[in-house]
This record gives sequence, structure tokens and C-alpha cells, in this order.
Amino acid sequence: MEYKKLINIIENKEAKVVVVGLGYVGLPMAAIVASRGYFTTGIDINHDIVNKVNNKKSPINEPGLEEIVYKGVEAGRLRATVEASEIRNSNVVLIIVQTPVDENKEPCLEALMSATKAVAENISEGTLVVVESTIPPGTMRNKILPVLASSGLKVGTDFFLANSPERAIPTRTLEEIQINSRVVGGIDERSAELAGVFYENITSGEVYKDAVEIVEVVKLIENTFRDVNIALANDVALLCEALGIDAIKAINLANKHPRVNFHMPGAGVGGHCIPKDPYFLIKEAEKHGVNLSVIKASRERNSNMPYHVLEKLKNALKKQGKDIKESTVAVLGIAYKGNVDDVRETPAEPIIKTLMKSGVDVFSHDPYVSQDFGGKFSNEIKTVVKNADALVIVTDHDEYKKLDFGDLRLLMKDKAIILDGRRILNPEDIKRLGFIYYGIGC
Ligand code: SAJ
Repeated sequence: MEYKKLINIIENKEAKVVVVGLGYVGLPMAAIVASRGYFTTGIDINHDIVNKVNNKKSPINEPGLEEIVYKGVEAGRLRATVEASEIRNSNVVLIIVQTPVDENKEPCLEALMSATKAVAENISEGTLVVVESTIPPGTMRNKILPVLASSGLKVGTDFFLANSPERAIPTRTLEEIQINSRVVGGIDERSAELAGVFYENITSGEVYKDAVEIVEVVKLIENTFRDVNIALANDVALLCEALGIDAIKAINLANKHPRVNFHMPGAGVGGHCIPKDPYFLIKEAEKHGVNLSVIKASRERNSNMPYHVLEKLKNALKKQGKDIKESTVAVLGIAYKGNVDDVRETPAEPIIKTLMKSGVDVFSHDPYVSQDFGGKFSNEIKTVVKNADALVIVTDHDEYKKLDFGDLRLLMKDKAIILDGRRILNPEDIKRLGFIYYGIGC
């Protein structure tokens, strides 16, 4: 009975939706759900986020987000609160909170479990609960289900439970939530069915249903695929540097093969997902006596890239007769990737901190981020590069691709070096402006 009623109200948009966690994915998701006509409430423990949303503002820099938040709140279909009791009045609950790793790279599920506990304490009969957070294998059945079942409600009849990991890429989050295909793992068939119906109302992409145990792993191997491929590109970069040829030229030509599609080498792999998700697999495999050596080696290659940048910088300065310890270095980009304001696991952190430790005079810049990792920081590019011996590009912000490097050259010291950690510049153009050019992979 509850099942049929729930299908009906999801289909005719009468279901009330609660999104627990208004972060980089939770808020865009809540705003999209509201735009589909569902009355949507976002819950977050952070008062600032809640206040911003209720004031029709976006707390994060994501293209189009503020507009859709504005429209949702204005129309009375979207609101935010810190009160978990709001869950009582809902029919669909989406849990979208962070699942980081601790210092030993073990999964840290505190936020997820505390959100689940809040749901268990407030869940009413006839509710669909979907976890969108990325989780280690087995989490849904072994950890989430027992907590929700402690409410006294029975899964499969009184409430329904599914996992449908988000798949949206920052800078295109809104678009990707609405067009990407989606995998839905149900704890039972009815749960998969219900969650499937809900996501068919959210995305125009295919919705694939399978067992929850499969879907948990799907998300992890997606991000691991990317990490391993980036590591391969970084290996190629190191090889080409040693051979004195340009890795990007080699990669672009290799990609002309119909079955080859290299990722890009770079100063490091950051973000809240790719540097972390492979550990969920590595640690789980270890419990079963399996050594995921390729995945481990890839993680190591990628997490060493910031130190490779530092080594390259040191050698480049030395070649010009400069000691890195007495040099001034401008770091362009704090965010973990282009056009985002997110600094989680950013390669800029080890780069800046290691430079600072060696006594280097560091001046960093980012158009979107105001946080720095020590040294001097400014959002004004000319202030940052003034009198620098070297300029290191850590983040591929579009703004950096459009800079007038001729102008910047005039502000810098003699024998000015550019180290392009994201290969966004044309080496020949940069050399013509009088710079000594270095890039990852050449
Ligand atoms: N990077 C490279 N070389 C590349 C691509 C990326 O060095 O060829 C670097 C970036 O500069 C960045 C890091 O890797 O520092 C990660 O960036 P990303 O754009 O690959 O990924 P995220 O973390 O922003 O988003 C990923 C996406 N996963 C996949 O594409 C498989 C996204 O779809 C997921 O939703 C997201 O992780 C997540 O939340 O799991």
C-alpha cells in the first residue's frame, strides 16, 4: 500500500523531498528537484549555508546555481533549515554528505552516519531514503540499513532504501544532474523501482537499476578509472621529460587512434572524490586479501606530482643561477581544478607549504578562492607576479588562459620562468615573450 501510494505521489510531484547536506552536490540537487515541481527542503548543520539559501543566494561558485536557487526560493518550492525534524514531513529523503578518508586513508563515515541517524529518528512510514554519497562496498546493507531499521519501521514495506551515487562534475553540475545517466541500487526490488521513478523525473538520461552492492562499486570504479588514467598520462609526462620530447604532442597523436583516449598529465589530482575514492576499494580489497597494486601505484604517482613540480622548479631556477630558497615564486591557482572555488585536496597546498618550509618567498593568486596556504595571497594578479623569479600555474582557470603574459613579463625579475603545471599555454608564444618556459611533460 505504502509502495503504491509513494509511486503515485512521486510521479505526480506531490511527494515532499528533503535533501540532507547542502554542499557542492546537495544544493544543486535540491534546487533541481524543486525546479521539477517538488516541494523541497534542504537540511544542513551550517547556519551560514541555510541563511544564504533562504536569502536566495548560492554559497558556492557553480555556474547557474544562484539563478536556480533564487527561482526555487522565490517560487516557495525551495527552502533550507537546520532542523532535522523537517524529515518527518517528507516522502523522499536524499542523503548527500561528504565521505572523506582519515589520515590512514580509512573511510570516515561520521557525517554519513550522523545524517542517517537523524533520518532514523525522524522517518515516517512510507518514505524512500536514497544515499547519493560515495560509500565503501557493503555500507548500505551493513551500516545504513541497521540504523534506519532501529526506527522500528520495516524496510520493503514501511520504508524503502536505495543508493544512487551522484555523477556530476563541478562546473557542469546542474547540467550533468539533469542529463547524465544514473545508476540506482535498491536494497530490494521495490526500493530500486521507487528510486528509479524518482530519478526519471530528474534526469533525461537513462536510469539503470541493479542490486545495491553492484551500484556501490560502480561509483568507486568510475572515479578510480579516472585516477588510473591520469596516472598513466603522468607516467608518460615523466618519460617524455626524460626523453626531451613533448608529452602533449605524443598524447594528442596517440589519441587519434580509435581506441586510445589518454587523460591529461598535470600538477596533481585534487578534489573531494578522485584522490579519495580509490582508497575505499584498496582498503576493502585488503580485508579480502587482495592487493590492488595498479590502483595503489596510480595513487602514488598522482599524489607525487606536486613534488615533481617543485623539483622541476628548483632545477629550472638553478639553471638560471638562482637558489630556490632566495627566490620569489608566484603560484597561480589555489583551487583543485579550473573555474571552481573548491580547495579540497588541491595540489596547491603541498606546493605552497613545501615552498614555505624551504623559506621561499611565495605569493599566491586565485580568482575564486580567498583561502591561502601560507605566504602572501592576493586576488589581484599583477600584485602577485610583481618581482617574481618564477610563475607556477597550478590550476587551469579560464582566466589564466586569457592573461596578457607580455604585460606580466615586464613586472617580473630577469630570467623569468614560467612552469605550466596544466599545459594551458603555448610554449612557443611564451618563449617569444622572453620567458624561460617549462611545462609538465616537456
Ligand atoms: N585532472 C588531471 N588530468 C585529467 C583530468 C583531471 O590531472 O585529465 C585533475 C584535475 O585537475 C583535478 C582532478 O584531476 O585536480 C580531478 O578533477 P576531475 O575533473 O577529473 O574530477 P572531479 O573530482 O571534479 O569530479 C569527478 C568526476 N568523476 C569522473 O569524471 C569519473 C565526477 O563525475 C564525479 O561526480 C565526481 O568526481 C565525484 O563527486 O565523485
